Amino acid sequence: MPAIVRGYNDHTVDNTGVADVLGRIAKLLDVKGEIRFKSQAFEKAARLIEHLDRPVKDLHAAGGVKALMSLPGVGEGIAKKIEEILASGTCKEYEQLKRSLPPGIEELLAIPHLGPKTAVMLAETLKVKSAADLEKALRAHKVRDLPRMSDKMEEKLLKGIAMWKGGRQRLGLGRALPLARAILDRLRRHPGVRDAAYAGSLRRMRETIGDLDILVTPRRPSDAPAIMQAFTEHDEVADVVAHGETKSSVRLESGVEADLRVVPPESFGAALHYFTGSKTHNILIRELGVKKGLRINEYGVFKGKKHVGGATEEEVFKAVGLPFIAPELREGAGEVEAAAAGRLPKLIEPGDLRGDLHMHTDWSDGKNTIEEMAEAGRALGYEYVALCDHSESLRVAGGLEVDRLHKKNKAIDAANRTLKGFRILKGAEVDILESGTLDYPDEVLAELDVVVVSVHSRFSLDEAAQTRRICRALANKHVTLLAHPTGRLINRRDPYAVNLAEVVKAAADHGKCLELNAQVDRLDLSDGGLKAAKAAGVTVAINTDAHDAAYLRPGREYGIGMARRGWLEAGDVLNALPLPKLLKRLAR
Ligand code: DGT
Ligand code: CA
Ligand code: CA
Ligand code: ZN
Repeated sequence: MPAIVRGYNDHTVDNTGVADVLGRIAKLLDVKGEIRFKSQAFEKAARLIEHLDRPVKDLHAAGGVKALMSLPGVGEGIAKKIEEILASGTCKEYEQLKRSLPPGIEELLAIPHLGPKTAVMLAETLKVKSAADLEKALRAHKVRDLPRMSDKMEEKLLKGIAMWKGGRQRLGLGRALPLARAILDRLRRHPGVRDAAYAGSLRRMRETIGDLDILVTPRRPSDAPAIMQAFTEHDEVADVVAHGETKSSVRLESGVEADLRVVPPESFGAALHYFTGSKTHNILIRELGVKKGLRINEYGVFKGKKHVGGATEEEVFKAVGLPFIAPELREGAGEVEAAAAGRLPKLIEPGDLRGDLHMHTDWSDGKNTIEEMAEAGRALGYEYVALCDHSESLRVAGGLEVDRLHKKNKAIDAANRTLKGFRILKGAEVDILESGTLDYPDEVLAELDVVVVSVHSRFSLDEAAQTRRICRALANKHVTLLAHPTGRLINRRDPYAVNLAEVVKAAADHGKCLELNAQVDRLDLSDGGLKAAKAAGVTVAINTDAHDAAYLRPGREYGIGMARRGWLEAGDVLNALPLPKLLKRLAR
């Protein structure tokens, strides 16, 4: 297990840290088979402190153990434990409990479908110390023949481990969005549902999502219980974490949690605003409200006791004298000030894109033909696509040798002759070699409309060398844009070491564009990099890098979401240019 408590060793244990240790004690007491009452007391204290509206540390500082005992359900025993945890990040009881049980038991206890008794039995008989150990044992069929185990159980535990792995990481946008939409579709078909929406980080289009936040307003208040039931009985649901009248939480098969809240129509906008967040944004709006003598929360806008708004989000913003702020901007990063000053950007929308400048065909590692990719672009209302297959040295991805590239270019000419009002641009995704030179000679690059350059090798160069390499590539006069500038893969690979400020500057100096690569596990540049590009006057290309015609549409949605988080407007984006203007710019 990783370090146990946030703040461990630095003596700044926050409420979450205290709640964490208390919760762990409760779990371990359960495993030991202690009387239920005792573990429940710890569990209750943990939840209480987790949701306390002020730091438990301050409470203790003001009045010691006595003050802690003023909390409901906290007796002297638990109060003293809290004091210990505040001082040291842990407590004796927890450490003793841990020592009395097999090592790694806490990780095993976190696996869905694995009960405490079985966990101890497996830890003792098979000496498994982690989820990874257990997975190995299951796959070697060492578990199924143990007493009270079966092949059914083997399957169930493997599924539980998969969920545990999924739940430890924030869910990628590409999985969260379809999941939320499926849940909404289903809720909307329910006869008692008047309106449903997703909120939270997903609505802000963050690249990863901690949990899903879903809101429903019923036709009649009496419809609420049936809606709750439909939600908790959904096929995708693995566990019901909490089931209440207005709020339920479930864990889905993928390991992610989803919260559902049922709110009355007059509060729907206020709840949507509140649960969309971010928390920082909410606090800024609430403070503006206070200045106007208003109380703003998830139930509405209140003047004294009177409900004066909250059916729509617009009403919430209007109450504090602001125009509507798009969810993607609500990070508390200057959007409230910009709105107050009338300086909100006119954010780019999907319909602003006129084409896509980076995608692959079956000439390299793509799935579809030249014609199919063009057709997919046309179906989205585009005027052009650039087909950028890989260059020579990227053999693993079917990189094209120069004569194959020439053949492909001829095929594009032929396809263009049959198309009206649409243009297939000749392109390539050219590898930046270690020295910063490119994988095709200049005379070959000169034949292309669009030259995308990217790093696919030597990720481990030090920052200075990697930055030099990329900046050198950007100095080549044939280059149009740098693809996926940081090389990160969300949840899988960190960005390579590179000085992004220098890359942005090089792009500005040479009049090159930077890409917002809309592969959902890349989203690269992300919001911070996009803002830096915009500030330096660098044009951004929002490209899907599609390897499949079916990706053009979802990729556009992810790309536009991230572009909006980066405050981009149509004027900041290369492929928002209509074809004639694009061609002029490319010819520069
Ligand atoms: P996530 O789930 O980690 O990706 O991020 P969010 O932003 O979806 O956060 P979540 O699910 O914990 O809560 C949803 C929203 O509810 C959050 O963005 C803002 C609001 N919220 C939650 N807790 C508080 C709070 O203590 N104060 C305020 N003002 N708003 C809160
Ligand atoms: Ca959330
Ligand atoms: Ca939540
Ligand atoms: Zn590519």
